[in-house]
Amino acid sequence: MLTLNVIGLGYIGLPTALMFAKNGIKVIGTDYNSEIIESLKKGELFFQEDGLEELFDEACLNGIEFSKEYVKADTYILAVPTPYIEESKKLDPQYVISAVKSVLDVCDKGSSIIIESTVSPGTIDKHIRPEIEKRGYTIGIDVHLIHAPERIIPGNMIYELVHNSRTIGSDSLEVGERIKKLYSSFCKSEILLTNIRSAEMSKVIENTYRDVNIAFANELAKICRADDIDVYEIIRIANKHPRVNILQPGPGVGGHCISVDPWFLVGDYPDLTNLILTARKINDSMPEHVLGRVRNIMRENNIRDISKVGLYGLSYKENVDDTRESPTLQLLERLDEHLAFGVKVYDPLVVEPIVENQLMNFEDFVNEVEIIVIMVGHDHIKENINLIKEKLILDTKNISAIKSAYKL
Ligand code: SAJ
Repeated sequence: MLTLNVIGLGYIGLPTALMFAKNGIKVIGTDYNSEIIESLKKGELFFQEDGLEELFDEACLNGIEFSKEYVKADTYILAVPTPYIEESKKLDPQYVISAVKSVLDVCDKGSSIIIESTVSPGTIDKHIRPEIEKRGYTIGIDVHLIHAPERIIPGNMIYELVHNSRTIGSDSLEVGERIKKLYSSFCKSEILLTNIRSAEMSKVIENTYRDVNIAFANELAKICRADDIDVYEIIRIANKHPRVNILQPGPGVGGHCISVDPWFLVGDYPDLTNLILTARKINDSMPEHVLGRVRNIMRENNIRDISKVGLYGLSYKENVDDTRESPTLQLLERLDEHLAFGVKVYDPLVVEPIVENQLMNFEDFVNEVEIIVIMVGHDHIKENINLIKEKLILDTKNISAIKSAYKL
């Protein structure tokens, strides 16, 4: 029976490992963080996601194992972080490189290494192939190399794992077909085969496409604000055109994908990425735009005390507890730079305090502030909108039907 070692049990690696196990593959999940391994061994999950608990139970019944160590396996899936270097905007491949090295330390000849982590175009040629060749291995004979970027969206991961189409990049069709068969154990959608460089590029382009389109909606929001036009009305009307599909403006773009991947292209092709860079800047400017709106609302209502302002939502988007690169964190950073301290924060899904003045109880939060800025459209606020209707509201996500609410 095929053995699969999934390396990196984060937001992508864990659901993927569980899904393979549920579908009859022998899986060992590995992470260098012993807390994660201990918690999984005890049967405890460390992040929330629709359907994840059920999937975990099914995978455990099928004998999934967790280990801090890399193990001997036929196939390895690497789902480790690929951050970008702040100054150069280029991808930092250190985690992928070190994971590949650790795999090479344990694997038998003939094993396959699948990189699921997002990497910028050319990373595998530049950084991964040399690591393998250094060991005297011939790629395609001693070790097979595959890039199979993920596409699942936090909040709907389990469904999308099964139903989204996938891309598999490999050096040979034969290896591609074999890996396609492996993913077909759970993926019910089309699986396209291509080469590794195209798989790298298409992944980064997908997220960049979304970033650019969100930037368009955000710029529109600013234009409409300047002229006091309702941007949502404009988008609703424009989207009736059969070839127009404008996304929704918001307080910024967060998460570890859309706000990060376009930088790989900007870092690698600085002279060719005018549109992409501008889009990034527009999206990054949105927290500042929200601050401008808050300042106006405070002035208009004669509120001088910043501690009367409450930010609702800390995660990067609705109904997830992931706060990476979240617009609220970006906004708090801006406030900090302006030496404005004391703004209150609340998020029903972020149960550990991670910022100053984060309240843990919704009622306390509502009682302590006069202005509530809806930064994230969690179901929780939609269900409790009545409890805040007496407050001044800045609804950056356009989720409330309250007439008096201020908009972006
Ligand atoms: N956002 C807007 N307006 C919109 C849509 C989104 O402001 O109309 C904001 C969200 O609030 C959030 C950010 O953009 O802050 C990103 O959210 P998202 O839901 O668009 O995407 P992610 O980052 O959760 O997941 C993306 C997905 N990529 C694409 O849709 C092209 C997902 O399929 C990828 O797997 C994931 O990135 C990844 O890991 O690369």
